[in-house]
Amino acid sequence: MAQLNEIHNEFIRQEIEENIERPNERQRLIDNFAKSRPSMQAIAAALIEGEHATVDQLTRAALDEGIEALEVMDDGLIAGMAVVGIKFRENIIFVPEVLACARAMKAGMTHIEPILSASGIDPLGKVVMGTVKGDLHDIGKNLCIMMLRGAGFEVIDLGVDTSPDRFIDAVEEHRATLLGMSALLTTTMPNMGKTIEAFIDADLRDQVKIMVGGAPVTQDFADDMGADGYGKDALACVTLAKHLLAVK
Ligand code: B12
Repeated sequence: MAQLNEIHNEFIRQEIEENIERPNERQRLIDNFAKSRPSMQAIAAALIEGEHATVDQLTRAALDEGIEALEVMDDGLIAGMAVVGIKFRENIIFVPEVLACARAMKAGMTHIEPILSASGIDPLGKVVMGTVKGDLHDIGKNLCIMMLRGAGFEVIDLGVDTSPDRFIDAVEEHRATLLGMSALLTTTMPNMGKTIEAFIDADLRDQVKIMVGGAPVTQDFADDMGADGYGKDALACVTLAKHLLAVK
């Protein structure tokens, strides 16, 4: 168990001290930041402040320095977004601030994407990915897409607010064998089940494997609605995709 004073960045220390009250969340953040590089903490701090130009510049500098894209993503960008998520939940910040943080996240992801997406091998399979109807969250889905492309999958990105019909049309048009759905709202999670039902109604359920994910989604929920798999993060998404398509 690390201590708060083991975190190099003063702004991050202050953020945790002032805004993170739940003991388990506090300790998890302290443990994660205490073992990350000062340059990763600086990226997280800029993201928490919604400073997209600084995130852009620091991410580029870290990659130029030779730090792995995955480390920048996990210890810098996702670590910062974890603090943003808690502050949003606790009504310390509101939608406009979160939008600024999301913009900063995207500024960083722009530099990471070409590295993670460059696999240079024959496609392992075709995957259709989208965020379900009514849901506009796309950061996590986009991270999954980057990782899938990097692992060698061809991915058709349907974006956000995707209706069951659009999922069906895309799977048919591209002859995709795997569908991935993302949902971040408890109110839109049921739309995953509705999409699966639409595939059954269209007599297409046997032609495609379906995986689901997003912060509120669980393995139990995935099982209940009849998905073929659930992944908790972008790495798990790739492992799951390989497993479902029986790729070594
Ligand atoms: C950023 C954000 C926003 C941004 C989204 C910007 C964007 N372009 O995505 C904006 C400001 C637009 C927004 C809006 C809203 N939001 Co919001 N948002 C968030 C926040 C802070 C972070 C989400 C995020 O990007 N996380 C980082 C990524 C990396 O994580 P992730 O998405 O979970 O993805 C990972 C895994 O889940 C997994 N994964 C994701 N998808 C998939 C798919 C597959 C197939 C697999 C295998 C894996 C997988 O891999 C990803 C990478 O590791 C969360 C808080 C949180 N803790 O999640 C709230 C949160 C999701 N939002 C919330 C709410 C309430 C809203 C609004 C209703 C607010 C409002 N009053 O308007 C609106 C809804 C808009 C809409 N219709 O969708 C609530 C939802 C509560 C609930 N129980 O449903 C949350 C939980 C905040 C909270 N605690 O109150 N939001």
